[in-house]
Amino acid sequence: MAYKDLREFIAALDKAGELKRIPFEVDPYLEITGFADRSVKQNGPALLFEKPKGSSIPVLINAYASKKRMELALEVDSVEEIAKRIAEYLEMRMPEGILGKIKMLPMLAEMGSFFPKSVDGGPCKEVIRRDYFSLHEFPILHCWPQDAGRFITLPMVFSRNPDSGKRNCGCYRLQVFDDRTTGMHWQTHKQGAEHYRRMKAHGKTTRMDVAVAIGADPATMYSAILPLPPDLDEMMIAGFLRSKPVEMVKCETMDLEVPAQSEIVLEGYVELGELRTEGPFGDHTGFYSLADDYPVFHVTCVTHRRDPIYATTIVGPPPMEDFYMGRAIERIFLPLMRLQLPEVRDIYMPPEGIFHNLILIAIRKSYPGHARKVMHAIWGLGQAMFSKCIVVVDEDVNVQDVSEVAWKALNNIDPERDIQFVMGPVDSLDHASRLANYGSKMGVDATRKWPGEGFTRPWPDVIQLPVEVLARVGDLWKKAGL
Ligand SMILES: Cc1cc2nc3c(=O)[nH]c(=O)nc-3n(C[C@H](O)[C@H](O)[C@H](O)COP(=O)(O)O)c2cc1C
Ligand SMILES: [Mn+2]
Repeated sequence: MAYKDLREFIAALDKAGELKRIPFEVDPYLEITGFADRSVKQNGPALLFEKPKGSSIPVLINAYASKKRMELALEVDSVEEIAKRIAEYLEMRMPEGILGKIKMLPMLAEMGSFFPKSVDGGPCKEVIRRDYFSLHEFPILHCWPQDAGRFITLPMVFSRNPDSGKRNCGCYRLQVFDDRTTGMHWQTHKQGAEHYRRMKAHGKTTRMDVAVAIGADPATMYSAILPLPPDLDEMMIAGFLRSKPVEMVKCETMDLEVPAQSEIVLEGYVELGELRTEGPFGDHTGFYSLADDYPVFHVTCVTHRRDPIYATTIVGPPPMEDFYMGRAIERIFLPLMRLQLPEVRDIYMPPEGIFHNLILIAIRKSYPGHARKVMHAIWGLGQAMFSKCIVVVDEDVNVQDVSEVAWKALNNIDPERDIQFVMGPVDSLDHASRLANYGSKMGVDATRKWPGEGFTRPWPDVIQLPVEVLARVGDLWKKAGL
């Protein structure tokens, strides 16, 4: 049964022993970070701060910050189940014969049930405030000492593509500038920024409507971070993930919809052309991302539940909550990647690589230069374009075992021959690239080299004892009393 809203998820976390309520006062200025960081590093529970200093609104953090909690959030025993469900849809072809058609009916019916459903009202409208509101009422975290201020870190930012009319929802942090304005940190490669560019180019209006929802059922919140193709509605994917439509309700002041079960909604606009310095901010990378100019979000109306809960996260030195969210993406998207790249056997992004700084990828190598083909494909695949270092190994290497990859890859390379450098777009958070958003990337072909690649020396086998010998030694081992 899909969670209706954030509180049903909180209740489920509580029931599973995955939540700790903190009944005393803790300061959203650095102290909540201290708790959240320590908890995730110790594989501790999600935290619900019932008395954040300076606000009457409780703070939920680390709700996704473990494998178990990701599974609870997406209501599966393993996120591989979602990958399997996706693969089944992708494999769906015209069924043969009447029996095949009948078998397909439930799947088709299910598909219809993913689309978001418009409703007339909902809990996010319990309190509607066009005047007399301030963002300072909310327990918004000042996450790290050198942060430029308080940041809303886990929002669902809704905007509309002016050309296709399609909605987008992305998770982009919002730096609180004052009572009613924030930064709008959609990085240049993201859909919010694309909508903004298009509206600006059209020159038909000076303002772009934006709605921000905070706190909803866990699948809907999670959908905001998924690296989906442009114009694929996150709310439809959320419906797929929870096997139930997301209820959407019209905003009070503009023609955008938000999840009706949201805890808090900020309605407003971005003035086209208005930029302001945003950041620095203690970021996913574990470093402070540099200050830069970003659009400004003007909040014109706030709606919320009578007793809202503020959902947030912190990012910083890994592993943090975002690692677990990213790890689930890696698993869920593997079948989609394999649709384009069937040679890919497995993929792993270690926490130290902060998603795309390091991608370990095992392939079934079939022709000369295959490893490089895979690198280029990944650099051309949506947000995987940010992949800073891709290490390609043969399929007999277990990429989930970083130590095995390091051992085999380092043995297998002739660095000058096997390292491929390319130039292209890089993540906005990269502080080392020569320019913001533009720099180099590296691929390491750590596969066994073929004569067709100009390698004519013999290639040795990995050292291994025969299984019979191992079995015999196993018996003798016991006999020796070892
Ligand atoms: C906790 C968290 C915070 C994030 N903050 C930002 C951000 O401030 N700006 C940004 O462009 N992307 C941010 N992202 C990544 C985007 O949410 C992600 O790239 C998403 O796929 C973008 O969606 P879009 O393709 O619809 O634009 C964040 C991700 C997480 C998990
Ligand atoms: Mn999107």
